[in-house]
Amino acid sequence: MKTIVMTGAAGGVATMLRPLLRNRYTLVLSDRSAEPADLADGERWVTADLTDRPSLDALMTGADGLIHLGGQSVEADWETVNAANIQGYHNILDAARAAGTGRVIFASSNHACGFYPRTRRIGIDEAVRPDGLYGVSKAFGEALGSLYADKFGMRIMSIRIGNIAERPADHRRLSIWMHPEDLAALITIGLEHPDIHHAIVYGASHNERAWWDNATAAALGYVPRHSAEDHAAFALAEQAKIGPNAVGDLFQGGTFCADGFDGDL
Ligand code: 15L
Repeated sequence: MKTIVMTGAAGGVATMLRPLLRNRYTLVLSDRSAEPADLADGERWVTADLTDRPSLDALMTGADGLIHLGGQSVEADWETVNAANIQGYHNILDAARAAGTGRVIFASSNHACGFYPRTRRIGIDEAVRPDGLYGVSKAFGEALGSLYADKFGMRIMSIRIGNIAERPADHRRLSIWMHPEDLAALITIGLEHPDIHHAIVYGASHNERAWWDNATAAALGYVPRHSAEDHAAFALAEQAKIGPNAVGDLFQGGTFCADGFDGDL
């Protein structure tokens, strides 16, 4: 079995992924926090901080692959985003390179392109259009992955994740939602497909209201099994409780775009 490091292992996405991946890989789980009580067979824990390079070198020793979910997962001040996502991703990716880890999955985000209007359907060839410093850090991560694939021959998949949950939580999520099982399937492709160099793909289930052309993922064999539309009644009922957002409702990134907005509509 291949040994795969998963950072951000104390977080919500990792918690949903662990049971879906631990029968296929030996998982080395890592976060800043202490070892949790619920480790299963085939899981090991290493406490490490993305700002502490020596702890990352120790973490990556012997790893065949890295699933990088760690770092800052929503908008924050520059110091936080810079430490966790700019320096942090460089630290862990370079530790992976130094350890000879050939495969990397980078959890990018839809917020790298959040300022595209909802009326646009985008693929992966359009310029990034971040909706905050967090989105900028995800665009940086995609660029860093491209560099490490080109310069060092690493095989990297950057997944522009929409929203991982058991069901879409509101109207916007009907367009960007991804079931955890579909994410696990896409990650498996990223860790195993022979022809990956640096692939940017969208992390989304089969969503009839999608704003994204996910042809790159499809070409790699990704076939989503879950459909947001099956949960439309729930999502729209939740949306009715939230109400409209004059700025957020125009853009793919939603409230991330509305946060501090002082631009032109
Ligand atoms: C993200 O990138 C965040 O990590 C997640 O918490 C959600 O906010 C998600 O985007 C989203 O856009 O719904």
